[in-house]
Amino acid sequence: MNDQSDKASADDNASEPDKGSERSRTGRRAGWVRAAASGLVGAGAFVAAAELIALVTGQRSGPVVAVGSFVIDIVPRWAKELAIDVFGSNDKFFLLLTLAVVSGVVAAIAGILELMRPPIGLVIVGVAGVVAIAAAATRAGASALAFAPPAVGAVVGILVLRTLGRRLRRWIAAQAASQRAGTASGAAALAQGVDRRGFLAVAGITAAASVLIGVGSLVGQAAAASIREIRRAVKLPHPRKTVPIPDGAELNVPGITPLFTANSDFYRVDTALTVPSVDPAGWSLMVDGMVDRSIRLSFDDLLEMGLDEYVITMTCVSNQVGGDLVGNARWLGVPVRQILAMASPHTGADMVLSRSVDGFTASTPLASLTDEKLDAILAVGMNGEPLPLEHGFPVRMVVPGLYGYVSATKWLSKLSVTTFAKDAGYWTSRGYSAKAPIKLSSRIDTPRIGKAVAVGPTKIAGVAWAQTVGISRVEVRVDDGPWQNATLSKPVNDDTWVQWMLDWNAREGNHTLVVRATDKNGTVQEKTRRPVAPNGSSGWQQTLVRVG
Ligand SMILES: Nc1nc2c(c(=O)[nH]1)N[C@H]1C(S)=C(S)[C@@H](COP(=O)(O)O)O[C@H]1N2
Ligand SMILES: [Mo]
Repeated sequence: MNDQSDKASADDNASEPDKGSERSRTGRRAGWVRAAASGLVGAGAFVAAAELIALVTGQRSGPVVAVGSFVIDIVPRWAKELAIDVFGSNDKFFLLLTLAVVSGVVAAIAGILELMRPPIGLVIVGVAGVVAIAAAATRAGASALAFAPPAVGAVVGILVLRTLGRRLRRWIAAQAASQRAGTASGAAALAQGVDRRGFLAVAGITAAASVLIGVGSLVGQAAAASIREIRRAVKLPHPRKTVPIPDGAELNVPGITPLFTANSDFYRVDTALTVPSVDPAGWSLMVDGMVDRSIRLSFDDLLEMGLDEYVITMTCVSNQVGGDLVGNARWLGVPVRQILAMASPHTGADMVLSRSVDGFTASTPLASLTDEKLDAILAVGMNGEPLPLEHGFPVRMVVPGLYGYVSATKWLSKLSVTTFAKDAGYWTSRGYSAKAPIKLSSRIDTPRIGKAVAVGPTKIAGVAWAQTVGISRVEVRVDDGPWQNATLSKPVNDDTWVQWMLDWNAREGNHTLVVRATDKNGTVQEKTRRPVAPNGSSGWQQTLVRVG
């Protein structure tokens, strides 16, 4: 068979109902039903094949879950809230049901169009494939092979629909021929019977195989738990030592940044297009380079060293003055110096190059990692739970006082003891300094630019940080007035930001607010504005506020 003859017979069929007989109208309706069914069988084969491949590449790349989570992410907040209001905890089931209904309708339309206007049906399946690939590949936690299940699924779907479409067109053409010939023609009836059986056999076998393979794959996937499920199952031991939070550590000012940044609000910066999946069961940390003994630690080895709590404020070198690439968390971890001590670094080494499973590297001064008074840690927990996947699950580094790109390697796999002369981290060859301590800085959280303030008493407030040194003073200047000392929150430690606030009697009009901090060494925040490259922004934040 070739496409030419197929199209010809389909056109044949299209002109047939002109005769308007009751029989041909029924025949036409039956044709549509069969065409819609062929679309559904094609879609079923698509999903089954994709889920089967997903069994190999990881559950979250299966099209059902991938497209479902994609929809969850892109759906507007009001729709999400409405779904939760109406369906409660069944909102996910409702989502999947909606998805199934929509996909079914699209598949039926594809089947009908493939009968009437081939290859439009195939094009629709192809477009669905592209959408599913986009959804799967952009999921957090997606592996590099995430595109494979929907791609294979789409190819299978297209082949099935193409085969069924051709057979259906032949069947309908044979039906029309046998009608024209009248019941007297045994040969035409015979041909029609052959084509009918051909269509039904392919459709039936494909549908049955799809159900078997699809259900089997879903069962298999459930058994091979995804990295998210693996993370959920991780039970971290309790910290031996927790960090006491002093009274007054948090100021009560509406609009101020909370002392602790929720994991879901914590800034995320990395080069990973898709978040690496690292199973702690297979994870190990290699420590090598200029050491007496290369060592390898498993996740359990690390936990057995004993976990303590640390409160450390992380900052990204890309944070602009007044920016939000800074966050504070309670970390659960082990001091890096304990691990380095086991390997015993050589004298002459001055740097540790930490490496991620994704190839990212950071150059950290060895001295920062061995300093008894500095809590550089390998973290496994963040704000009371295992590290979120996006923040480096299962193990990352956190070093107080150093920008993330030279210290905070996520999805950590290796520590190589070396020298700055010999090695460099990921960003060093890309225009950033090899060493980069965090610059003393302060930020105004409230009032916000563009949000008018009412006349009368209000509060100006924000955060300030000088990790490892601590903040001693924050001053605010309104217009050309004097610098006024802000009230500071009680610091948790010197590695953590503090909140600050100042009472202000706001008068009608536009006002300029400027903030600057001083650290415990007496160093005043640098006034000169500098860009983020090569070693972090500087300057005083200035905002314009409209009152009235
Ligand atoms: N593997 C890996 N780790 C990384 C990075 C990265 O790109 N890849 N970026 C670093 C940078 S620049 C920063 S500021 C911090 C950010 O950590 P967060 O995303 O948990 O806030 O991670 C660091 N660790
Ligand atoms: Mo960063």
